[in-house]
Amino acid sequence: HVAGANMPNAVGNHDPMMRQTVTVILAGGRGSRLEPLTRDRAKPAVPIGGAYRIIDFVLSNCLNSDMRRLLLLTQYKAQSLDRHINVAWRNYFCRELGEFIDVVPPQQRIDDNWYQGTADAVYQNIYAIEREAPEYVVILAGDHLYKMNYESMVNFHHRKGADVTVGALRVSREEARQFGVMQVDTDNRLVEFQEKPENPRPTLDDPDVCLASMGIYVFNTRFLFERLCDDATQPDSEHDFGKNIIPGAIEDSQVFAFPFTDENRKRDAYWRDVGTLEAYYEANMDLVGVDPQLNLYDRQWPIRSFQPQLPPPKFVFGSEGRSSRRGEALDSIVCQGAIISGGCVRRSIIGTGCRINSYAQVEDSILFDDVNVGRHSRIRRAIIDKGVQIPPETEIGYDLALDRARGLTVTDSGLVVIARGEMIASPVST
Ligand code: ADQ
Ligand code: ADP
Repeated sequence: HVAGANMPNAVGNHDPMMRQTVTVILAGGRGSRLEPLTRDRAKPAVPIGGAYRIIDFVLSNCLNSDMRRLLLLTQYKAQSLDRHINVAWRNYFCRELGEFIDVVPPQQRIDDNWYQGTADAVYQNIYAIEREAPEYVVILAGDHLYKMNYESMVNFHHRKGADVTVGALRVSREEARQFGVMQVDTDNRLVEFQEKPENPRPTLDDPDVCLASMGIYVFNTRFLFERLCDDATQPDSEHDFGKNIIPGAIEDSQVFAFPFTDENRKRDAYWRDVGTLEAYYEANMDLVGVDPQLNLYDRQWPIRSFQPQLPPPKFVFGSEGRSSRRGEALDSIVCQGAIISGGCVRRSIIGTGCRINSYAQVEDSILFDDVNVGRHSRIRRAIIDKGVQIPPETEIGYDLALDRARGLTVTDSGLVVIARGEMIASPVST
């Protein structure tokens, strides 16, 4: 039985701490509040910052933390994610050296049940973990944006002699309702854990602040296996880390909270679960800003992804030559293969292979790959998915009633989202 398995460390006890880990990344989130961007793809595969997918941040953290045995558990609409892992990430891992990134769809499960909760998803893959015989299992979520050196957390876990360590972050009491909320003693030992409480209990030192779980965990492997096997036999359990495993562990085991702080200590650590279209939009706009909280240009902490071999972005006068409008972009991110030809871009993200044609104006918007904006069109506060064609003289984001009538998604704050494959009728009769 796995729980009782003898577990020498496969890669040798003299290896550095991070080599003794197997990492499980939960990438099964449906991301229904990000519809229509998640209509055809899982949330971790949603593009962000022009050249990246959401999952790239967690995978970059893993690589930068020297974690090289990764299991990625998928569930819904995993094809886009799977392709992205293949083109962007596969090459960083050398099987010969015992390194891997394995994408595990639910068909690989050990019984016929569809994954129930997060704990069940890990339980279903217990043999794949056991085969590696790691000292520690690190469990992460594939849809969070942050930079974190997990080595600090694993070291903390080891130093404290913990059975399980939960990543923790200070949030406002208002926000805390959507998280697991913890109470700790002076040694950071958990004394209480409530999953998404109606009335979150604040920290002792600040009545407006709560200690929230980031939904990331370091487990001693043996302890994890025992708890998962036990949980699997409980008919009343929802088989979820936040609802069942962590609260249960507090009763009789060593559970600690690892406080996540910015390594440079210059400001509060940046961490986002981009759950809604608004939060997603703000996270992108933060990247466009002059001094983003999440810096993509930090050579000490590279964020990797797949960049297609395309020519560099190009900015040219419109088709009437020097007498026409200049093609320009300011306060913006412009990706490979894009051509800004006589159009004007402000505070926006322009994805790979986009075309912004003469007299067009794009402001405060996010364009995914291969979007074409026709001449004289104006776009404001919009998110436009891959390959959408905006005909000439079209306005998006100016008359929200019209945008709704076109069948586009318009959020409460007035963001307009154009999904992949959506057609915008041309206002110009030809
Ligand atoms: P939630 O984010 O609400 O709370 P959940 O919906 O269970 O937790 O998702 C956790 C992660 O697992 C997400 O990345 C999701 O995509 C993924 N996931 C969910 N079910 C999965 C499955 N069956 N297979 C694969 N992946 C799956 C959790 C904790 C809280 C904590 C927040 C922080 O329960 O305590 O505060 O995360 O975001
Ligand atoms: P999405 O709609 O989310 O972009 P795709 O499956 O089209 O979904 O793309 C997912 C990933 O696969 C991206 O990293 C993309 O660059 C890559 N990709 C897309 N098409 C191909 C292809 N024909 N061959 C190789 N990689 C591709």
